[in-house]
Amino acid sequence: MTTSQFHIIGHKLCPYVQRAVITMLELGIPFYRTEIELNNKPDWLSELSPTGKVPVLMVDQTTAMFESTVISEYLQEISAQSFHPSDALDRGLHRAWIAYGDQIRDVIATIIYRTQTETEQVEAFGKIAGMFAILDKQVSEGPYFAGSQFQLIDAVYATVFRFLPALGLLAPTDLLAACPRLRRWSHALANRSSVVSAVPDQFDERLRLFIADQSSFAAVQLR
Ligand SMILES: N[C@@H](CCC(=O)N[C@@H](CS)C(=O)NCC(=O)O)C(=O)O
Repeated sequence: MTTSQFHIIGHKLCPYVQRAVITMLELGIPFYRTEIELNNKPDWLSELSPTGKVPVLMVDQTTAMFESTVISEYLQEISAQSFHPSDALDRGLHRAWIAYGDQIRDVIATIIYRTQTETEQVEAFGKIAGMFAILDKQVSEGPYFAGSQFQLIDAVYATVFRFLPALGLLAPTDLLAACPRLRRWSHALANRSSVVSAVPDQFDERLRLFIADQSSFAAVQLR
């Protein structure tokens, strides 16, 4: 039995769980991890997570914290290391672009779980391409969002870009065609060791199988 202060409860493919895991890996915070199945949640999850969602971070085996952004912010606050810009205005802007990343992820979730026709799916992909084009103008020369330092915003977008191989099997066009900075940034993120270690082996294939198991138009295409 481990005595680590932090215990993360998640699902092996969940991007929000990855955000918390990448944060802990980057900040050098020891933790242990329990995976649950989302289609067969354990009864005890509702005791810990009022929304019934993961991640949940157990602190000292007694206190449950939920919401991935809050978990990451908390972890960075108790860490000696900075994971956000020191300037308040820059920090606020990073938080705004993190919220934007969550909106992109909502559109990705729509494709995975909800769209029922090709027209709806093409429309959702158009929305993602448009949001990427706007984001591209915000990214630094690299390698990361704001330059040489990997920060929380990089952890968030690493988990968004991780969906691109699976989405590429469905998208009518290259989603990064008009986004040279995003293309370079996504490559840098994909090679970061914390990002690599946050997911199980063969993530792309596991994700394809997960999507194929849903009841959307995308699911049918990936079977
Ligand atoms: N806003 C939440 C979203 C978490 C979330 O949607 N987690 C998904 C898995 S990726 C989940 O637990 N879904 C189960 C459900 O909705 O019942 C966060 O940032 O932690």
